[in-house]
Amino acid sequence: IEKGERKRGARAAESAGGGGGERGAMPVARPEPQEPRVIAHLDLDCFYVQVEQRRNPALRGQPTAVVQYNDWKGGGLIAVSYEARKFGVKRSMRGDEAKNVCPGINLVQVPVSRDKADLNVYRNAGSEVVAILSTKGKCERASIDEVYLDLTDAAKEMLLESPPESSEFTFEEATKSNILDLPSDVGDREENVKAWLCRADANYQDKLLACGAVLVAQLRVKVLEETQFTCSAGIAHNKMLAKLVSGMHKPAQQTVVPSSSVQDFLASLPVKKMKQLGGKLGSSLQDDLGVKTVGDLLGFTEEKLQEYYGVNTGTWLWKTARGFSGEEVEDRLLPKSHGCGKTFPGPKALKNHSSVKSWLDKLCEELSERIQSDLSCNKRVAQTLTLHARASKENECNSMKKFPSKSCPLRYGTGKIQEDAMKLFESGLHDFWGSRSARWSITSLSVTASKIFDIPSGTNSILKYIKGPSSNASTAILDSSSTPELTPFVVHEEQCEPSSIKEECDNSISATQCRLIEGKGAPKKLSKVQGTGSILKFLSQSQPAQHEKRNFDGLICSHQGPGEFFRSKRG
Ligand code: DCP
Ligand code: CA
Ligand code: CA
Repeated sequence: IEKGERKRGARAAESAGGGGGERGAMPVARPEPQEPRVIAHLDLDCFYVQVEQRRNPALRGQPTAVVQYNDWKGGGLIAVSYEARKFGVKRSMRGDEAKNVCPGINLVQVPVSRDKADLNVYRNAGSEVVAILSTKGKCERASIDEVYLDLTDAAKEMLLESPPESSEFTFEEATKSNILDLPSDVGDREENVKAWLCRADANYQDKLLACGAVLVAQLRVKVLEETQFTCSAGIAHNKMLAKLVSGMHKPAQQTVVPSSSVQDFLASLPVKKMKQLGGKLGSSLQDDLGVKTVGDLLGFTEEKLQEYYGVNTGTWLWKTARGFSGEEVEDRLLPKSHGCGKTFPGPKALKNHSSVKSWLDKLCEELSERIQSDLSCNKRVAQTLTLHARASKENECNSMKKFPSKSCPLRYGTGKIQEDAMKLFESGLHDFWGSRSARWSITSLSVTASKIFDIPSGTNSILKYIKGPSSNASTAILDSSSTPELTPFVVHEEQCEPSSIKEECDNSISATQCRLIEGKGAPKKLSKVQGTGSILKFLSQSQPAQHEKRNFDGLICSHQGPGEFFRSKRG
């Protein structure tokens, strides 16, 4: 048996981890801090829709969706308001389908520049929120509309100075929290929540968590007052749990995970709902070990899991099953990388060098603008240029071969980036097709600038940082899975995950963003709702409030990691 299991284990690990540097490496456990932490994950509700509703207040409270491109069946929906969701409108629909199920829907076009979606307005709106949230604790911008906060210090301070149990008045929005331990459908719910928040006999962890819930409620009201955006949040002792529950009750609600509820919560959570288990590792758990829920993992010893998936991932799985996660909130308000991409579905696929060149030129132009802006605003330099593409192999539909991602040292200057990107493409095409002169077709292209570092302060010439090596792509092409030879100025090596194709630009910064992040100028407030104790109150004044309890399907579709963010979007 032992021998047989080893074999099976090896196969499981291989099929789960294989794929050569494809998205997401196998997860690894981080050492856990001794002291309890308070971590929040915040995610804006139907984000692009809210941005459009702020630009055009007539859309508030109306069924609304943001669509990308309009030339085929009314364009693809990329964000859907909660009013429209009640009619069954979904992100996977085209505009025409949405109109069928919800004739009154307002469809707003995503802004376009250089023949592709221009997401700057959304990025800047996300930065407004980051600027507010980062005032309370270590803040990590996780995607265009998501943030992690480490509120441990703020919660400890509150516990010492003004714990919920000692104050006469408990912040109203906090009493609307969903606490996993408490039943959510009883009449005196808010009284129960209040009692939970103020429990004098709670243990230290739960007391900190209660303070965290109050702090997050305050922050959410502040975000609403200053930006007009609602968001949902999860509050727990680690990032993993906070993220898992932040979308459980949407919109405009928060969910708290006391330690005592972790086991029951994970017992029924399907493995595939965990970010790191969405792919091959999760499939292997299901198919090879018969593990359906995270709780099912409790049936395996740490050694057994290590035997199957290696020491690191085995330990990670063992800890995950118990709700342990040592992963820290990174101190990062700015994006880890800048990516620009576009998809060319179906008949739009690119079939010759000149069309690839023309699109790569546009993508590189935008990328260059964004890294220049990052340089001047934030004194940050990107070191690596990566090209990702997807190819469809005509007549070889079932071929698993992927267009290889290619990287080289990044040289500043639009012309240089364009030149290098084209060389990276040709190198990838050569590896993909060999010397065969068969016809090829490209269904998506993206360029990414990564390995971004801060120029040390006091540096008087930034030129030496941005010239980079004299070599260009033709002499320095690397597969993105290998570590590029970088400029000699590596200050800190960020773990760059060359995310798979991002179909539009994700993280970026702009001048507005710089001001916001540096606190040099607050965004123009369109209307301020002073002293709102409760978000629901605000919502009910301005629009009919919908409070939807989401099932786990909703949870997973609203919680993709940054790397997967734009995956399903159509160009
Ligand atoms: N987005 C996109 N294409 C996707 C997914 C998302 O363009 N396939 C954009 C539009 C979304 C924004 O990113 O508004 C944030 O994505 P979320 O997954 O967080 O979804 P929403 O914020 O729209 O809705 P929810 O309230 O469920 O979080
Ligand atoms: Ca969101
Ligand atoms: Ca999100």
